Amino acid sequence: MTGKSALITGVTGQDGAYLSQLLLGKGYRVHGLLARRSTDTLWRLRELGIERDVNLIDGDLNDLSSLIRAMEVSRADEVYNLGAQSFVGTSWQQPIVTAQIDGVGALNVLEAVRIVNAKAHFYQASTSEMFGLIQAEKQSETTPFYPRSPYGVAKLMAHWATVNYRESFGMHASSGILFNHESPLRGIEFVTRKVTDAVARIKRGKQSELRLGNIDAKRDWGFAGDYVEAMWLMTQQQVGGDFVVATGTTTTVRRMCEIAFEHVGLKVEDYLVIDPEFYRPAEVDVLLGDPAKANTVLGWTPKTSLEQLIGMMVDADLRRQS
Ligand code: NAP
Ligand code: F7E
Repeated sequence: MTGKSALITGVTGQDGAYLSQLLLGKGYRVHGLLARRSTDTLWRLRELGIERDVNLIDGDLNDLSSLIRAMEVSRADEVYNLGAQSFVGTSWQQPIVTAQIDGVGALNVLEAVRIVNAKAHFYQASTSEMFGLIQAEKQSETTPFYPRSPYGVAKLMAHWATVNYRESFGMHASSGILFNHESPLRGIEFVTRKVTDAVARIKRGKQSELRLGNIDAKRDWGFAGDYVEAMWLMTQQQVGGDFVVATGTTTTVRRMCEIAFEHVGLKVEDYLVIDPEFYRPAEVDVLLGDPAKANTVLGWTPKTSLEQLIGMMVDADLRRQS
């Protein structure tokens, strides 16, 4: 047991919940930044049975004073900046708020760490969206970036701010360039969960069709529970660094849908409707990560296949719809 203290922004999100569970299991005191909302955002922590084990500290990524206070209250040895407006589609409707939360917000966390405890180890939730219009067939830490959404642009700022604080101030700052990762705790707006929720509703007779946009897009999908392990491994290294975290396999949205429908003995073509409403102004056609550095330096490998992942998600949604 470590006896260490961790501060997680975005603690109410998918990754925040799994990372909290992982760190609690390792004996950390886990503090989570809680942005004030009018609705209940603690359902994921509740589903994992850890709602009472995480110390929630009020704060917002756009309020530097609240981040400084969170650093002081938590006395964090490790800081994981997972908070974000993370839905790519929304980033065209709200580009400025996305830039403020995902770009400037990350800079605010870096500043709070630098001011209160520059020795704390920092993790930034970077993303394969930064590769966008891909410049190499398999994307690694050395592949040039070409973001295709306001979300990707904002995240690129945060990525370079992380690199810059490492180089400017000698901070232990890591950027985890994570490819798509999903789970039963995934937000309903993302395509995997939209599909598994629809499959469960269709199976239960509560829905008759599934409307999607570009089903030819390809993604490198993994399980969030596996990916938070890589985040932790980064903060345990001698020095901070940049790491691609991916499975090394890419699959079309169409095939992912087939897997989900087949899991309950249905055929996707009987229910799927293509709806231009879900197309994006600029698409990331294909993502395929090269996790070789994470494999060799961190000793990290993904443990969950796409079939296992989608099966787990469909089963969870069937239980929710029963
Ligand atoms: P998520 O489920 O959308 O969670 C985002 C979290 O950020 C939520 O806890 C949300 O709080 C919080 N948040 C939003 N605005 C905030 C603000 N102004 N101040 C403080 N907190 C704020 O995202 P996720 O899937 O867990 O992803 C975690 C991180 O990894 C994100 O930064 C995402 O961009 C990045 N990422 C995700 C993937 C992926 O495939 N999942 C891949 C690469 C990178 P509320 O619950 O109150 O809204
Ligand atoms: O879309 C296509 C869509 O919204 C995946 C975030 O976690 O991963 C995520 O971003 C693909 C895209 O994820 C629908 O056009 C088709 O090509 O599940 P998504 P994303 O945009 O890849 C990255 C790594 C992040 O960092 C982000 O935070 O699926 N697609 N039809 C659709 N997508 C959605 N959401 N809904 C549809 O109806």
